Amino acid sequence: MRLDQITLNLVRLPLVHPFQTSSSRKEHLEHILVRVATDDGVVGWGECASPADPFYCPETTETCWHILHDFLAPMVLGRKWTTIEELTGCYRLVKGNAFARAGLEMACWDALARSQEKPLHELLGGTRTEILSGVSLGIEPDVEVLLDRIGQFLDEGYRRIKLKIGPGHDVDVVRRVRQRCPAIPLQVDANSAYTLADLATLKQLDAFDLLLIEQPLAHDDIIDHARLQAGLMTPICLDESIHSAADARKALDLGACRVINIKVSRLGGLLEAKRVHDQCHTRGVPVWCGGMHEFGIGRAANVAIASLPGFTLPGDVSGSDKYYRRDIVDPPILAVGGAIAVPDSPGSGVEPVEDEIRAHTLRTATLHPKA
Ligand code: OSB
Ligand code: MG
Repeated sequence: MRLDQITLNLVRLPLVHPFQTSSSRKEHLEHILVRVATDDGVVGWGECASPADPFYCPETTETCWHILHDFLAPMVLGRKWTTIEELTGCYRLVKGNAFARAGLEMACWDALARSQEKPLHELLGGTRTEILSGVSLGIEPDVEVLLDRIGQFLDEGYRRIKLKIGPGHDVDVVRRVRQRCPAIPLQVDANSAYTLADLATLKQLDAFDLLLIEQPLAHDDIIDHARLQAGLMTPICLDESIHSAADARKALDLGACRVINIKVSRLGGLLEAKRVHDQCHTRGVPVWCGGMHEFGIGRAANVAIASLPGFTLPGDVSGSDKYYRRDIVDPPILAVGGAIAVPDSPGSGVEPVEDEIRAHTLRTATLHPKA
């Protein structure tokens, strides 16, 4: 394969419900859709789902655009590759910038699968025909609103609830949710809002039979998480701190977590996501698929990776109707009875609706190999 064109589209979609974490609040999202075309006419699509601000991780939409436009695209255009390992080798000098790398890599997986007329999940080694779907709910200033939303998603069949927490929105909120729903699979995500000084607060969460506590401490820490895990009954799950299979190994060896959130964007693509999965599967460590409110392109890649056998916990990959009134792919990705079917058509299994994409595009750039 040889890429002879890469198009970046900055696309903005409104969220159906605002989303608040311990660090930011969102009413619409701007993601970069990456379209690649090969010299023999195969097209693939990827999505760079970076938040606009550097509050989840250091990247932003604009750093992703810069890295894709000025480094990644020029490094791969016109180069010959046959495997994703060879493709990523073209830009191995690029450090960090995982969301930017993931957007390009995802498009290349899609193109590779389409060129072989195989579904993406098959190339990745997926074994499930459907994935278990949970929901991630933002912080709500009014707990009654949160309780109503939980009820609505449970009625729709979703299999587990994740609550965003942060200082001042933690133990009491979880207690109210547990009182209302004593038996639901429940977990919380702090997005690195606590320190070891909050041990007493975090220990109180042990009373609520949570599946896990996600990323309580700093985004770049695994040492303090090991100390915290030693003092908690509830398993810690790391999100922000894990950027590679090597990070996952170190965190597990140290006892910093007992579960890992596999997020394609944060890991720089599907290849590294698969490596983290394979390692955890071998060690008997449960994993689940995290998300970044992806549009349909990135969501389809999440569905494909979540079909691997080690994804034994329901993930954050919900139907796109939870986020967007009208997504930019066909068919729409929907959860039925708390499960999303893994599509069997070639590539990612969804087709971008180009009119819809164009209608929401703020900026576009097309790159070709240097002459
Ligand atoms: O930490 O998992 C997170 C969204 C934005 C930033 C960080 C996170 C999230 C989510 C959303 O939890 C999960 C989803 O895609 O529904
Ligand atoms: Mg998280």
